Amino acid sequence: MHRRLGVSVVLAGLMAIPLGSVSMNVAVAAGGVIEGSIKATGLASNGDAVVYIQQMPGSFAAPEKPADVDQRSMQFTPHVLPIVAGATVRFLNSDPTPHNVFSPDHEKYNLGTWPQGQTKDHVFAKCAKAPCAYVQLCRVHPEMEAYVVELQNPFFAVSGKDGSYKIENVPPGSYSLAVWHAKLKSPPKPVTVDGAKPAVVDFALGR
Ligand SMILES: [Cu+2]
Repeated sequence: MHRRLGVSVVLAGLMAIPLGSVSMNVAVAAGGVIEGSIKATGLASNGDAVVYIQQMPGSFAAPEKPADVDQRSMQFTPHVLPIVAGATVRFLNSDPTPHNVFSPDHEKYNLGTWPQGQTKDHVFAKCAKAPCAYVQLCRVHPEMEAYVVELQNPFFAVSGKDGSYKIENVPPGSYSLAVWHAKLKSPPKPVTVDGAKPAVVDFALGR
């Protein structure tokens, strides 16, 4: 019984593939994986690189749920946060000291300074040409720094300290895969996702 059920699910999945280009939901069901590793030449960590598909056909609504950035132990966490254009980020202060959040980039904002346990939201304007990187700063603590990186679509991942990254549920197709890093860069690379096996793309970042 269980085996029969499994086969029918697989068949339904295969039949859904040709519809991938017209329906987001179906495309996700038949999606593939892009994975690989980042080498951040000259840096101690290979982390905090954003790997993303430069341009995906269609338009992508930002999620209703805000993405979270925490100010904790005198640091922004996460250090690098990719978002879809137009997304909301909720900044939380978890420290006993007041923190501020501002950015001098793009539409520019200063959300003010607020105490422990409180949050403030910022809705990011849709940037003209992704990626739009916004440095996040705190007027109270000049050493605090982080980044929000606004992208055209939600097919992105942030590399771990070991450099590994994985983008899942990517609709089959051929794309340009790009990397954003606060200090380093690399040209984009072509990638083809067929949904059958992971596409492996490695990047060596340099100055
Ligand atoms: Cu601060």
